[in-house]
Amino acid sequence: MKKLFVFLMTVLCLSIVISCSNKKEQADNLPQMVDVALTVQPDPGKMNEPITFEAKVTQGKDKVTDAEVIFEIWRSKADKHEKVEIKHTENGIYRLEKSFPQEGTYYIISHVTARDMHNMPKKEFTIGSPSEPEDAAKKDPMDGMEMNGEGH
Ligand SMILES: [Cu+2]
Repeated sequence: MKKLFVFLMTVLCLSIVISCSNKKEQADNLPQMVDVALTVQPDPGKMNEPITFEAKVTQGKDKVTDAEVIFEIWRSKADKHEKVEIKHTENGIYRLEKSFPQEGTYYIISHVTARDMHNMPKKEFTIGSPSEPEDAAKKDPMDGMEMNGEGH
């Protein structure tokens, strides 16, 4: 009886060791996440003056220069969302300059597809004085990803 127990323990320990090393190997082989750093400058901006939007796309230490980037921009509560395809500017940066004829609270989502991954950070920004923001409940980025599938 005791022998059987020792035998089972040995098998158990071995299988734990094997499954752990498998997991580690998988983690090493997984491609690194595509990272998107989205900036809006200046924020707040002024009416009819250019605002610079930049998405910096990286994967680990790599600058990603072949990403498909779409900026989705809209004024809070607006039905119409403007979508602009952005060409690579330099060093993994995708840049757009744009001015706005109306004050208020705005949003931008940068939809980035690269290396079989999709990342879409969202940012709020203001032109002049803010208007009523959209529901905070809708802020979850996973929501936008699965639910409305816009632009894909
Ligand atoms: Cu997206």
